[in-house]
Amino acid sequence: MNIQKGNCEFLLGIDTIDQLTSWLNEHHFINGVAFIGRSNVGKSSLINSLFGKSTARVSKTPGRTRQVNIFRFVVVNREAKTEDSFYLFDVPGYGHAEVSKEMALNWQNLLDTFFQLCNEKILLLNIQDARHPLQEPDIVFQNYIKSFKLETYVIFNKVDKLKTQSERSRLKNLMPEIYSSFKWVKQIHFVSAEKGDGLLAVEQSIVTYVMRQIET
Ligand SMILES: Nc1nc2c(ncn2[C@@H]2O[C@H](COP(=O)(O)OP(=O)(O)OP(=O)(O)O)[C@@H](O)[C@H]2O)c(=O)[nH]1
Ligand SMILES: [Mg+2]
Repeated sequence: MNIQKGNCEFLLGIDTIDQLTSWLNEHHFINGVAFIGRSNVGKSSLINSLFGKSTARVSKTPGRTRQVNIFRFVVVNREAKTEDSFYLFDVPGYGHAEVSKEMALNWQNLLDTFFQLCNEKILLLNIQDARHPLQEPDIVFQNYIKSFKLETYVIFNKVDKLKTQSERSRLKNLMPEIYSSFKWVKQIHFVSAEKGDGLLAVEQSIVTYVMRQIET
């Protein structure tokens, strides 16, 4: 089973609490995956690499994804000849220092609404920068999502930027600490959205998760 590349359809971008509340209330069985992480860690790049080129917008200016962007993607099972569709959410980055208080508050409210109203069928992918793991905002975010009881995986992106063996092993050595401090984290992946490393494993994890939800 695979994600059908290039068949990921943009549905809408939401930037108000009211709109997000009504969308989530209108859609009762939201089965899908949400990407969230600090600004500039490569969420949009990762989405594009997994779901097909130019699904999400990539930018050099941090904080460009200001809305909850909602997409629909398709998982194909070639043997059973079935196709199922699921939701993909590109959620605005957290821990952004350069925005006004008002904007930061709006983001926080959007996140609160999103996590309170999306049901437990959403897989949460917390994207972090492999060069700067477990930054303060990442830790704050991990503790924040604890109460929402979502299946959570941590994805370290930009591993291509780790040039030495010691940098790579320092990152890998954090795994036990992550699993013990954040018990809701069930998987940890090391990827490069740019070079493709580790993406197959992430794709299979997403597929396994969403397919399991329709079976239960
Ligand atoms: N070297 C390297 N650069 C990457 C990788 N993934 C993303 N980038 C770069 O990182 C920058 C930010 O990427 P985005 O995908 O826009 O990041 P984002 O997390 O969506 O950012 P916001 O929408 O602002 O929160 C871009 O310049 C990308 O080209 C990667 O795996 N390796
Ligand atoms: Mg983005």
